[in-house]
Amino acid sequence: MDGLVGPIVIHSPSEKDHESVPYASDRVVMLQDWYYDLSSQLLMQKLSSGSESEPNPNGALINGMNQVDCSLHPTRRCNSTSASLARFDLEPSQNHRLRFMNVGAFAWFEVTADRHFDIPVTEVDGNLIVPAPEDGVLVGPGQRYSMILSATATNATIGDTFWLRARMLKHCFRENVLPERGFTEVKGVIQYASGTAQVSQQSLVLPTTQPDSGRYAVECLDPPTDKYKPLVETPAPAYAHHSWHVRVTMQIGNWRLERGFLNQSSFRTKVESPTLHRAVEGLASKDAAFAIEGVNTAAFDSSHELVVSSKYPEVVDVILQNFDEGNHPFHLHGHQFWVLGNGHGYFPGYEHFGLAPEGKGLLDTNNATSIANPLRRDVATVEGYGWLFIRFVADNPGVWLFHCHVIFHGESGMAMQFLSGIDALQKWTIPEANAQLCASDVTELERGAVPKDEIFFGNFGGR
Ligand SMILES: [Cu+2]
Repeated sequence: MDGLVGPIVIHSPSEKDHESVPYASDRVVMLQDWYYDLSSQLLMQKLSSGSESEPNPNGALINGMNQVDCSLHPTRRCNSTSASLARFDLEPSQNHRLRFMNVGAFAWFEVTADRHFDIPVTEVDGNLIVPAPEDGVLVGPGQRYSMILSATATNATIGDTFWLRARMLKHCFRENVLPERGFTEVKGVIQYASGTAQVSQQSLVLPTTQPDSGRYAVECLDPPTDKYKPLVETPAPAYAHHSWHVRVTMQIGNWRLERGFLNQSSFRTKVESPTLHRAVEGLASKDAAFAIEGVNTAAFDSSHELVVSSKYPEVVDVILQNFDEGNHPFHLHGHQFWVLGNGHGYFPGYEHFGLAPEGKGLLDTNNATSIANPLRRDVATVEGYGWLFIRFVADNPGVWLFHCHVIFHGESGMAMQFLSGIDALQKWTIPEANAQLCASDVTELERGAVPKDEIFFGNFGGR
């Protein structure tokens, strides 16, 4: 949130074999909501007594860049003389892959390029999809999409410039106004240029293009689950070993503290003793408490650590039921999941998907529609008062966080952990160097961690 961020793109050896729309260049476009105050201060504000809304960003960045008019910020130390807009020089005769990544804390972004329509979307969270023409994409916190841009659709030639627009959906903010004359849209410059005719930053003529559509997204939702089809068909397994119903709530408890909950659990890390270390040591020493499958309340205090275990490589269903009015983009570390469904109201039941109760196989073996080739991704949104149904193969031994990717929600406790492959983990040991990291003084370890609830006790922020 404070600016230390960078992309990693992992290329598949078979990438070119699956290139449905060929492209000559590959660009990363990081989208980020931007706060003038530091995250430590914002988090204190969000977690303090009586606070029920997330801090709104002051503005937004593309690849860490934007410009502001410093005269609008007299109370801030502001110097924008060296600031510039993100710029993408594209060869007009070729296609260009833009990888949009929402690396922000809170806001959803709608991304469009002026006068570019029906741009193929080819990738969702690292999974290639059958190219789907769109005028733009909606990118939630943590999510990624690729689009293939080309000049041909606009008849653009060398020297033409267009605005790339990334607009935050402030309809999803609890408070609709941005602080300090904040702005919801950040722009980048698309310029068609050939390799030899690159225009310097100084002589760049800014685009004069207008936004094309009067239609703006106002809801922070994922596309319908059947909208994008994975290019490489991968059916979900028909049989799930585990099926977990998880209630998503925000609860106001003692001292008027609002915290995120998954079932009865509000996540707090033990910085001096990571879950993985405890699990590996417990399993190695044949402590029976750690060998429990499913929700493990014997080895972990589930009021703060909801840990769900499975053996290698079992299939796990998660049904999130959201009792909060806000939309929450949930991210699972270490896995891709199949998105089997989502919607408003209550989860309609396994039968709705042609699946046996608890996900134990198909109701009719001749009808596998729901699991034939669902979208795979690793961040999916459960809408306000709605549900999300995902399935994954827990074939990656370790401890994996599953959390709302809105930073303020994750840090307020909206997180749980999957302890996968407990049989495989029995043979592990924690490398000494890793263990040593936790041997530091606990006050040192807690620096930079989420503030403890106790510091707010008796403190009502003057109200
Ligand atoms: Cu959330």
